[in-house]
Amino acid sequence: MTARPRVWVSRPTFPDIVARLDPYFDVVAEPREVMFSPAELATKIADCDAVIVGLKERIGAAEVAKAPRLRIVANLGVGYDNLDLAALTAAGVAASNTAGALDESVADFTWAMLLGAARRIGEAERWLRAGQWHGTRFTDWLGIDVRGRTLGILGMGRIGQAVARRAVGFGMQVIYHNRSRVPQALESECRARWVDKDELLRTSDFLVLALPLTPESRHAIGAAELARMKPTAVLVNIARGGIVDDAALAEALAQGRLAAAALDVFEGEPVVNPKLLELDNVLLSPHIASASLDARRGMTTMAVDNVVALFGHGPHAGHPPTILNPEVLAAASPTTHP
Ligand code: 8YV
Repeated sequence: MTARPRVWVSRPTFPDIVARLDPYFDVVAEPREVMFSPAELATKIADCDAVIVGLKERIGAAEVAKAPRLRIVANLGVGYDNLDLAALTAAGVAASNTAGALDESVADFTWAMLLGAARRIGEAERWLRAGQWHGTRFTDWLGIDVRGRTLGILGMGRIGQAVARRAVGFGMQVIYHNRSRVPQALESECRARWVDKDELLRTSDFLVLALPLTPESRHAIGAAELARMKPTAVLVNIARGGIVDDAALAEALAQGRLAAAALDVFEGEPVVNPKLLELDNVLLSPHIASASLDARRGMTTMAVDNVVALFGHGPHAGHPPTILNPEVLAAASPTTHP
């Protein structure tokens, strides 16, 4: 009897969705959130045919070299800076993400953070909870309105577009910068105008970061970029820690060179730069932009779909829906496991 292929799921997700692997695979699903050391991770994946992992699992050439049977790494996230895609491709291992499963939820959350920072919701709640509300003056807690102001978006992928679409309802002008312009039909649909990065920085009243973390985008917003922004502007990072130089941001906020920031992601998270924690004009959340029930279930479904399909089963048999390196599939001969 041929052994069934083996799948490792690195973190607890939704058992009813993961159970869809059972007809085809031997599944080992971690019952607890664990931060695996590189050595532990290598051991976990060594005898696997497929793995479903999260952002804290970094997989590159060294890990793949120790997992000769591995055929797919299904990432539970749209961003995949935890994977060395070139190394996986070179080893003939497919990689997938969850593009499409979380865009709308992340866009909703982006607006919650943007408005929360603009209207000082975190700060006001802390003040109320601290028992300081004995009455407010008419001129207390003045925030910034979004209507009529300019929303800038850096990174116009699916999430950037979903953020832009919502701006119409808030009566904002939308400008964006992306390495390449999106098709004109999409620009019209999002009512967004392409500008160069300098204009984006100088004219945005609200700047949303929605770009992937790559070597090129590391510190895309550093001291020099912050200096070009309006002192009345609000920066929103729902993309990745490391895109913003958090130390430079804390300094700009402390010196009043930027009105406020809303941050869901941090350099070195879960550790947060202590200078940011001291500031009142920063709204902070622990990397939860995709944490809605629908989005997280959708992400799990997509990861499972990719694995099942790669092994020739299910409705997408042979055509995993969100493969990042399709050249691997083209090179591989079709296999169907029993
Ligand atoms: C995480 C994310 O995957 O999709 C991404 O790129 O950053 C998130 O959705 C999620 O927080 C689980 O770690």
